[in-house]
Amino acid sequence: MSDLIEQTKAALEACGVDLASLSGDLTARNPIDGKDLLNVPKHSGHDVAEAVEKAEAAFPAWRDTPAPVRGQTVKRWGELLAEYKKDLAFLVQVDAGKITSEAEGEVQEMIDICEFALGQSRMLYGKTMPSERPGHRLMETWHPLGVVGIITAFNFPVAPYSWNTANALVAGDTVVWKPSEIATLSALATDALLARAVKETGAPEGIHQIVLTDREGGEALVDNPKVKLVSATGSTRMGREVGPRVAQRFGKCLLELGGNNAAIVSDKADLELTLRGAAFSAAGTAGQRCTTLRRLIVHESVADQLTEKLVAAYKTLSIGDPREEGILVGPLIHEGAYEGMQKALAAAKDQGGEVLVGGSRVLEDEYPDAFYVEPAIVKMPGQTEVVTQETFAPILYVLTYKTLDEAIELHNSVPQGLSSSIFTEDQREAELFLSAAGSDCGIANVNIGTSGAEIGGAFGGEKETGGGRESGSDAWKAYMRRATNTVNYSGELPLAQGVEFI
Ligand code: UN1
Repeated sequence: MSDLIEQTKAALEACGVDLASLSGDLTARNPIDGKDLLNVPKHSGHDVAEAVEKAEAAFPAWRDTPAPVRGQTVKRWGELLAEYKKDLAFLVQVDAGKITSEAEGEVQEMIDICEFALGQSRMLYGKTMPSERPGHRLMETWHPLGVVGIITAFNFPVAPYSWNTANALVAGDTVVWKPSEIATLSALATDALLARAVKETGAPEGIHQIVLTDREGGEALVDNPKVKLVSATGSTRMGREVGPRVAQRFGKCLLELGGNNAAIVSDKADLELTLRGAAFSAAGTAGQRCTTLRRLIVHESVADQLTEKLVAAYKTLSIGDPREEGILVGPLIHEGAYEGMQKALAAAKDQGGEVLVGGSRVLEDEYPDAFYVEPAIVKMPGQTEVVTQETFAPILYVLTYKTLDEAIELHNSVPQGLSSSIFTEDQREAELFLSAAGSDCGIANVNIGTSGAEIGGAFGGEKETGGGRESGSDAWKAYMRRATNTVNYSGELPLAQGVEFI
């Protein structure tokens, strides 16, 4: 235990966190053994307002810095993230309980988005359109928004921050980050590395702010009219509050909320490949990704065969201290998550479900304060109420179907719309799934699972997932405002639509 504290301090220090600043009213508890590690400051609503002021004060100078120069700061951040990848990944493990390769994978997403954003800094393209009037030019220009508020969740404590921040910074915005109050250490280290990049590249100091705060502080960020965009990752319940509050003051919102991701498995699927894709997506990260596979909709003719294989694979999953080599499933974040899982399993049984494997708590003697569980597979008689809800734990519900239309109907009839996939070797089935009549999600895959998206694509989903898109493709546009410009170089004043005036 004291080892873990010492290692944590060493990783924080390596990333440039001032250890003297580590005291205050928030406790960083680690889910690996469930013990408290360190205390960190707890910022008030007043502190949040001050952070917003600082970010706003830094905005004009940053806005006026050429975008490719802004890109150099993000580039340097990416280099530092690569240099301190192991330290930061260790802190992600300590915060979120991820296995080593997944924790390092999270940091890799950060490095990748910095590279992406560096390129983007030279590609903040506006269109030009033919004007209907002679001697006129019609075009659009993209400008920064101002201060962007970023709220992130415990399960990916740092990567979503980097997707938002890398894009926001090259766009010319400044950022105020409220990380999850139960995953603060990797956040402090991420912020310290950005501070170093800012200093080394001579960018204005105030362009990034971090506030460690609870709900009250979060509300202060959401309600502050100086925060032009609120980008929030978390539960649908949180998004339901944030969305209307920001809309009330005509701020912009980018929401990345819950998922209830499904894979359709056709009778024409490669079952070996399906098995691996489904197992990683459903049991990986102990079921604590917003993209986790939660529903498997299997053609009735292959359902028994596939579930048998999956059950056998689940029995081989090594569960335990995520830092140990060979471990595939780490702990749940806390007791509340464990209780949520047990409640969902009880409801599933009530609703006619049969638990085929898993569901129990393990390693209780060794770690009385931590919550390790066997990932569960539950065979359901249909898409009952519990199946339509997102339970942030490793439960995979198995449903069967006869026709692909029926499968797509089941697939789409949940409130969430983040990620989805189909396993099939049949091109017609795959194309139908990707078509407008197929998956209604923001992410639709073929022959891979629902989780583990690359940063190059736009990430986010529809319906109760909130509609926001982060990361690659043209997600940068969310961090900018568009001005449409008409320039008259004719010496005449022809009015549009042929209107005649003086
Ligand atoms: C999340 O769980 O909030 O696609 C993000 C994935 C990761 C990101 C997950 N790239 O699973």
